[in-house]
Amino acid sequence: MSDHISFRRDGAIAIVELNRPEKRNALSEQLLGELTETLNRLDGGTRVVVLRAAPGSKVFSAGHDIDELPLDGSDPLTDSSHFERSLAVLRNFPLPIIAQVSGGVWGGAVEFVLSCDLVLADPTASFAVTPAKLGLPYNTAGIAFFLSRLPAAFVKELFLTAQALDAETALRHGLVSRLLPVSELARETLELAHWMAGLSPRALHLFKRQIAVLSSGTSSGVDPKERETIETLRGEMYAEGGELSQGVAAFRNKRSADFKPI
Ligand code: KGJ
Repeated sequence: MSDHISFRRDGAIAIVELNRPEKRNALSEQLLGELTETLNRLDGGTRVVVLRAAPGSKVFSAGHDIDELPLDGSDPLTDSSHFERSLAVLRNFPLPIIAQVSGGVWGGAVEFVLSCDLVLADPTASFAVTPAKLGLPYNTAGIAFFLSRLPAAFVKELFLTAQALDAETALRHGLVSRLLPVSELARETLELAHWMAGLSPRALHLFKRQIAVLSSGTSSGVDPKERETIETLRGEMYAEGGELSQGVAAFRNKRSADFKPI
């Protein structure tokens, strides 16, 4: 049984819902574990997945569970972290995943949504990439993924302003595939899912793999010296008492962090 994920079927469509309203659908280890388990349990009759917040959620997702960010000096976003592994599950999932987005999408939840295949949103959706507010050194592989999907100028806007950008802006830059009225989002998402369910599953699986490999934003080409410098800078931020600790403390105290100049 899942506490933070709800699931139901509509014919060949699996509707998977983030359902942790008391923590604004923050992507905890438990929620992500339940999501992976739900996806892995889908039977052969499923053709398309719709991933959304449970009805009534004010926020699509508040991003990484801030209470689970390590403050002991270890890297918060390693490839083997629960968060990174869950993103990989979405990206490598053999069926198309449509994210149906209403409300705020925060921090790592933006990469989570971007890891789905299509993003259908309504005008209440907004997207804020906030690691600069938390003092969180985003991982280079994550930034490479953003750059593989979105124009660099928009990625800079997201990361360097940490401001919430509206659905119209997200549509213009390709983060959102379709922007629909609030009253039509759920129906149109399901209608699209049913249409896609009638297409060749083999073709969709193949195209998903091809698009992934051809657009793969990896950081493997980065000069080793530059990579080392980047990792040193990241390490300084997540070190005990560093920027990350300050950002998390500020969040817990419901205030802005007072970061020092470099
Ligand atoms: N992690 C853990 N708990 C969270 C989170 C989170 N990300 N977001 C909200 N909560 C908890 C709060 O601590 C409250 O707990 C409760 O959810 C309701 O939040 O005090 P408690 O009740 O025990 P709140 O703030 O009262 O709700 P709203 O007023 O509706 O505001 C919703 C917001 C989403 C605007 C607000 O909660 C917020 O700003 N949350 C943080 C959003 C954020 O910066 N997320 C980015 C996390 N970082 C990343 O994902 C990454 C990877 N990154 O690089 O930055």
